[in-house]
Amino acid sequence: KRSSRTFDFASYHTLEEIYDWMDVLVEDHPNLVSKIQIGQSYENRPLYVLKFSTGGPNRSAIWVDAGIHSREWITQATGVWMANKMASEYGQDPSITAVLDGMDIYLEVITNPDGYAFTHSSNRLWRKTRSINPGSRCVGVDPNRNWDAGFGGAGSSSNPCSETYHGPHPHSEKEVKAIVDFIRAHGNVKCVISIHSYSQMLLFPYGYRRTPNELAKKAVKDLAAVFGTKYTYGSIANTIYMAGGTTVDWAYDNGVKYSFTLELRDSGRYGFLLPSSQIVPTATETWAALLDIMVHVLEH
Ligand code: ING
Ligand code: ZN
Repeated sequence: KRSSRTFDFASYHTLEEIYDWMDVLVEDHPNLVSKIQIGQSYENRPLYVLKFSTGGPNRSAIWVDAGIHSREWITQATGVWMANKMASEYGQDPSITAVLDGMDIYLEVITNPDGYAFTHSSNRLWRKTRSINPGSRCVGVDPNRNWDAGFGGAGSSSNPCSETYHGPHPHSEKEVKAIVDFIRAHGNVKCVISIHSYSQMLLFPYGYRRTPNELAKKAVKDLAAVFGTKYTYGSIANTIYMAGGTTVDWAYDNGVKYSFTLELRDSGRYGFLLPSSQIVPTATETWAALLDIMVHVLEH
């Protein structure tokens, strides 16, 4: 029998290694974890979501995605670590146990698999999808500018060669459309957490008022308590920059009250090339913030 114990959480892994590990996780925790395929990528790779559920039909749910930008390797690695954490701590840690006794958690660890494969094979710093743009030699769309919320607005580009190209139309990217269809069909998603790197920030959409600020404040405080890592927090426009067509704005516009982006380590020394020695510490501190958000959603 394969075992998740042989998987090295302190290393970066290929798509194949992570997809194989997902099956091991499901095999080791069949009553809690299942694997759902929500679609296929542009290059026909499966889009897998790990579902954590203790039962009940169509429970209210928390959606977490990592790696929508393929070069942000700490995010997929953190997703893997957190999946293992949830599976192994259910029934042990009171907070995650309470969350999973009341809600389902969906985690898409590799949201942009074509891009992720390309960061291993050809260009470590590839950000976008790998869709071909007719009439251009440049490949790919920025999947965090492709959502139908302020599509084409400030902070996105109509040039297919740009790193922030919004694409020909909203949800043109199969990787984005799959999530849109999934969240719409589910109908009971209360929280969306979209994980990026780097900058050490906790961001929420412009329209938010007091509650997210207080929740964000607590989350970054509890994150800092683990290893002293400092995060800033606030609305996207005030804290980082304006950007149309993002995941969190779409989620907010579509009734998801708690919609956050996390920008993980670091603040620029290594950037996207964060050493693998920082995977477990990054995931451990991120987990503190994520748990705060999930417990808050459970209680509200
Ligand atoms: N940063 C995000 C980006 O897509 C962001 C920042 C997140 C902007 C959410 C707007 C909304 O530009 C990275 N590192 O990708
Ligand atoms: Zn990103």
